[in-house]
This record gives sequence, C-alpha cells and structure tokens, in this order.
Amino acid sequence: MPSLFSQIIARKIPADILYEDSQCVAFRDIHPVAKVHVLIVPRKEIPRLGEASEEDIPLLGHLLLTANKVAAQLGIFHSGFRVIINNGPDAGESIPHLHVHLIGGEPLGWGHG
Ligand code: DGP
Repeated sequence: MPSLFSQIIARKIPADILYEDSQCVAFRDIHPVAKVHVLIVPRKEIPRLGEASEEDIPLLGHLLLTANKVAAQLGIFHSGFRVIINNGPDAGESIPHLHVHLIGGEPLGWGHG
C-alpha cells in the first residue's frame, strides 16, 4: 500500500502542490504551524531519516536544496525559514514517509515545539 504521501504524489489524494521534479514533490502541510508550512517529500518511500542509507546521500542533499528553492518561490528566502525532519515517536513523526518541513513566513519561536 503506497504511503499517504505517495498517494498525494500520485494525485490520488488532493494537495496544494507547489513544486515537483524527478526526485521530490513539495506541497502545503494540511495543518500549518506557521504562515508558510510546506512538506518536501522524496518520491522514494524512505520511512524516516533513520532508515536512509549511504545511497540516499544525494537525495537528502537534494531535499535541502529544494527547501531553498521553494523558500525563494514563496518569497521567504531572505526573511528566513526553518527546515525540520521529525524522526520517530519522541519527535512526533506521524507519517512514515520521509519529509522535510519548510516553515517560515513569520518570526519563529525556538523551543521544543
Ligand atoms: P510529521 O509529524 O513530521 O510526520 O508530519 C506529518 C505532517 O503531514 C503533519 O504536519 C501534517 C501533514 N499531513 C498529514 N496528512 C496530510 C494530508 O493528507 N495532506 C497534507 N497536505 N498534509 C498532511
């Protein structure tokens, strides 16, 4: 069974898709924690960062550079933004398909969240 995010990538479940390329897709989070909250999701179904392997190193870098690109696209590149990966229960990971949160569009507090 494809993950929820794979179903979004396959357009089986609607989402506000902002960017896509051969390796990843970026769409708005359904429960935004800031004015800008985008998820950058690899097409490859890696469950979480902790299960990424050496062969995923280029893909992981690509996800981070995509965060730069989407931040620029949304006009928050210079005002600042944050990227977060939740890994496992204590981090509140809820969807077992690796994703980078891109958050910004307003001043962000710093804490455990
Ligand atoms: P995490 O806690 O890191 O696993 O984040 C999962 C995020 O996915 C969470 O912020 C809410 C978001 N999310 C869950 N279901 C959907 C959905 O159906 N559509 C979209 N766009 N986002 C979703």
